[in-house]
Amino acid sequence: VFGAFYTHTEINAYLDSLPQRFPRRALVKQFGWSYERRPLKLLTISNGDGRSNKPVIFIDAAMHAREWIAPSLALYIIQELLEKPEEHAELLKDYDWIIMPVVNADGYEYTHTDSRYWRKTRKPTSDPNNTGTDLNRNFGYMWGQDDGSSSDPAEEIYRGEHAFDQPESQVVRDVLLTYSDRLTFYLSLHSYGNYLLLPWGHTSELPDTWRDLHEVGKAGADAIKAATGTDYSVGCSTTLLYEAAGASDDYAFNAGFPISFTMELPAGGQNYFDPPPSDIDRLVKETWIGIRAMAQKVVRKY
Ligand code: 0X9
Ligand code: ZN
Repeated sequence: VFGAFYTHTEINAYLDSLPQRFPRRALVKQFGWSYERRPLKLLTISNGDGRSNKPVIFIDAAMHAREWIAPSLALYIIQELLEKPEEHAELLKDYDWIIMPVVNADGYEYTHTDSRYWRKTRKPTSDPNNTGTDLNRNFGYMWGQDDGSSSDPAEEIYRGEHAFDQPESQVVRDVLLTYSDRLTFYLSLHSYGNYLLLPWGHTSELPDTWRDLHEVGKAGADAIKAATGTDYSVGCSTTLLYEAAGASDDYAFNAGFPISFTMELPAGGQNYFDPPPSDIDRLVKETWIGIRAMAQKVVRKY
């Protein structure tokens, strides 16, 4: 199954098939539509004990269209949690998981049909020659406050006319707001670079709780290192990578998730964003080991 990359249509069909196979444990919800009217769906996963209002772990992927390994990993996490409830009992006992495999549905389809390395959305901009906004610069916390985003629609890091002027970032925002009293762990899956990035991304100033964040990230990096030898760096986005405001991790952290990370998966292939399909299985398994370790830290502490 994890020997190929799937289209948005295929991924939605897979999500829609799950409630029947896992009644009481899997629920598909649609929070809105992409600009080109693709349904934006997510899956909630529980252990089926009927307890509602558990705290929430929210994972999204493919905010950037070309980062194909990220939605593959989201699907793998879904499969693990649903198909191995005994093994992952601790992760589901007091927590519900929400997984949104494809945020940027239009861009993602476009990378399958037209342009493999497209990053942004597909909504037209004020500039007739340039389509698309970087969703990870479009969130409404410190939007447009720095050098890491652009007001020029020609740029890959174009932030949009206004914060949340993209239906896809609105959907992520609405998911966060819907569960606002239950937020614990937000994780946005990207590629590439082997990073576990903690807030803030808009400034090099660290939040007061950076030690707690770092502890969770370190648990993930250590688990991966021990399992396969792959190195991940853990630290502040701005320090390890670059400054960039308007990203979802900062928005989620500010909205109340005590633990918020962007994870950059390994590069693959000639152009970094395309690991050969034969590597998908190994990569998603390796990365899940890290995410499971992070989630274990979270459920034991929060
Ligand atoms: O630039 C991004 O949006 C992310 N890297 S990527 O190569 N996948 O595009 C990193 C975002 C890190 N978070 C913040 N800067 N807030
Ligand atoms: Zn990205």
